[in-house]
Amino acid sequence: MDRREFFLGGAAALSVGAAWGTNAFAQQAAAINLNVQNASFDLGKGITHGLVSTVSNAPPPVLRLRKNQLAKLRVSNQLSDYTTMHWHGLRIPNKMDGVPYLTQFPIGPGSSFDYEFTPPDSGTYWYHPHCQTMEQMAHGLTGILVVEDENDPQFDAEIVLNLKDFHLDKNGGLDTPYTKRGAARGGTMGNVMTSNWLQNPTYDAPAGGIVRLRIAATDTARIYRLALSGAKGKVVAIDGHATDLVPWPTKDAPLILAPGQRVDMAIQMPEEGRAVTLNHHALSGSRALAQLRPVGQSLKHQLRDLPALPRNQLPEPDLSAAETHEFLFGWTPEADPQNNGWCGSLGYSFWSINKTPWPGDAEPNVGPLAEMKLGKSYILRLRNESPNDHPIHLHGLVFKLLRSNKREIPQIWTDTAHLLKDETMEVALVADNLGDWAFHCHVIEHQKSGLAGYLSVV
Ligand SMILES: [Cu+2]
Repeated sequence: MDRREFFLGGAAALSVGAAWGTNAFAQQAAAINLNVQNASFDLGKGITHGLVSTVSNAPPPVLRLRKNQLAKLRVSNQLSDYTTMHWHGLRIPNKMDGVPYLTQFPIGPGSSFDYEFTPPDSGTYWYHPHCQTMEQMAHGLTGILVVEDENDPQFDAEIVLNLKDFHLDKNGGLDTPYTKRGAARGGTMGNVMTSNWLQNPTYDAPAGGIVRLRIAATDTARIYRLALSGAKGKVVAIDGHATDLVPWPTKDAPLILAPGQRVDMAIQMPEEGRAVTLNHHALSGSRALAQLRPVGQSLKHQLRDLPALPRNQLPEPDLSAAETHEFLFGWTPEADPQNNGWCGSLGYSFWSINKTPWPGDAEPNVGPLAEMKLGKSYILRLRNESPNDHPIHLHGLVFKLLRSNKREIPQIWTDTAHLLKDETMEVALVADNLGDWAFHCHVIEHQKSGLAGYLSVV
């Protein structure tokens, strides 16, 4: 795929070839090469060099896999630093999870790693490195992974938005994406907000049509507060999984999307000439992130005629038999910086889980935060005793939100629990996937300064 194809926009142009041919549901494994490399791109301040992508002149592409079909992804490292690739939200075998030292050795310069897995769930997921995470993600290496389902309803169009910031100097060069001050607080925000590496881009969609908008928050720090103006719609999935429990967001009650999280919206496009805008409603003011432009004669389709998204088969926890594990997320600033081996450290440590700062990915003989028995149900009580938000992400498993001490929360299935200041949340899961599963804050500066660990399913 080249830059021109990328800018054609829309689902077809964003998908990776090789996989499906003309018969969309052929029983054929997707074979995809991802060549991690430096890239150059105009982010709106002239050409920025030293970005990281899987092509030289465009963002990492949207990958399209099929539910219950084998995918083979060869990740080749053409950088001078180490890397790995993590498939965020996918419940796949532990060996394929891409966590350095925990599930694989980091991929060295000039080396490659073959990832092979069969996604069990459809929906909107994403991929990013888990080694040199801070630099490589901040410099662009985040891509959307769509798992298609043969029972997906037909939309008139699909638009995929990868939301992330860049940290640029006044000449368009890359600035350091982290600061000690940011790491100790809510993370260091970028100064250029993008959708698919573009500032407030416009995508055409059929007037009067029903559009599927897939949005992923892949920034290293920013918590998005999203609402759409100019069109009606509904939230149809959160973090990959279909739901009807989440209300349509408004300017005054936006959808909070923390780093790592995704939302799927079904949108009723208006008539030609009207504007549809995705906005970030920060407390300090609103900001347009992307435009959907209605084009053509109205299709006159109605949102109410849209069938529900297919449900993923998720393991319902048995709450009456569930054992509870407690996790305290807090501030423990006296620790040594993490020992991450080939995978990069910020040089300081501030955060902890259960008062223990993560000593580092490459630190030997570090045990799990908790052990869970295969097939058993558990409640995780997640307590944030800090004044900062922490989107807590668990690899390899899916959990259901149960309750919070601070607010009403929908009982959705997710891989990321977004804890507000002083919030305690209880979530439930079935430990149905063997292995050591990384468990960390997705504000990368928090992850890389102590707020990380892992859970073992044995
Ligand atoms: Cu955090």
